[in-house]
Amino acid sequence: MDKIRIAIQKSGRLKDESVKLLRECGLLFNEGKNQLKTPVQNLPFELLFLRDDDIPEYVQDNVADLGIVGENVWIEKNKESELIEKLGFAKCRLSLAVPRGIKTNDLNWFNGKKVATSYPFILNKFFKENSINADVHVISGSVEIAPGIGLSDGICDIVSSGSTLLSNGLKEVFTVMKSEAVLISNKALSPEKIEYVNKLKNRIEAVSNAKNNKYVLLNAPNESLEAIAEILPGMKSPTILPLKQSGWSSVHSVMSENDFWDIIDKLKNLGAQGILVVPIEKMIVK
Ligand code: PRT
Ligand code: ZN
Repeated sequence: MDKIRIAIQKSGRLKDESVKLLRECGLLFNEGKNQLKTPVQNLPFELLFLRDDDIPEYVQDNVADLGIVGENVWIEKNKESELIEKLGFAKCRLSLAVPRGIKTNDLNWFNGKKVATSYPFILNKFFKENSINADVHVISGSVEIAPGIGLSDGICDIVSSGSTLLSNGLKEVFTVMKSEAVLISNKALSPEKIEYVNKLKNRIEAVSNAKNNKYVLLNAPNESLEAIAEILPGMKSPTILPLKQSGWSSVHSVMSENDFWDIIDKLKNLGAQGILVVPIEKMIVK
């Protein structure tokens, strides 16, 4: 079997997190400066360092087997490939924005207007689906300055904190799509390669489960154990061990990061004490 080639961004917003994720999945590699590719030392993979815009096409054309790219770029390029996994980093949204002075929250405002964007495929589709007849004007960078120099009435661009819009006198009015980094795959991988890709996918899931969950240990009065077990079901069920002090037990379980404060409040109300919350490095559910 040839090595499985994973294309990642050469430099930019996706680079560091992509490298970190692959390392957390146990892939051992060096990355030298200005390298185009690097072998993975302990598994049959090889990394290619490319511009993010080129990754969907290279995955389609089998130059790379896998790629890590922003969902926004993946969809915009409209190339043949498969989504393997959403990766949870480089989160942002592609939004329509207008000069701050314009009072509208109606999409129909865009009828007959000129909108600058680097995402014409996604934007034209969005306008079509919403029966808006706007003039989509393609520019490749610094989209946010277009209304200020009289090039367009509005823009459609990537937003994360919103400070770029703010400092250019613009306000976000509609979200066209949400995006995060995704792992994509060529559509015709050999069964042998698919086996490795599935292994990588399982490892990515273990890393992401670990990030989204915490290990929790606490002491609780025995009369609260049933109620605590219900709010801390863990992976199968919580571990409950008796304390030396009678009437008390120690409870060990796993909880989701999302419900963290909510759960902690409930545990305290049930009389839990000495609550310890510990990060998890890897979490293999099945
Ligand atoms: O050189 P190469 O072509 O590989 O990189 P690039 O310059 O095209 O892309 P890069 O590294 O800037 O972004 C890669 C991917 O990161 C994007 O395709 C998105 O999926 C994702 N991402 C996440 C972002 C942002 N957040 C982001 N904030 N991409 C761009 N921005 C820009 C945006 O264009 C705007 O200019 O940041 C500005 C807005 O940020 P806020 O925080 O001011 O709202
Ligand atoms: Zn790019």
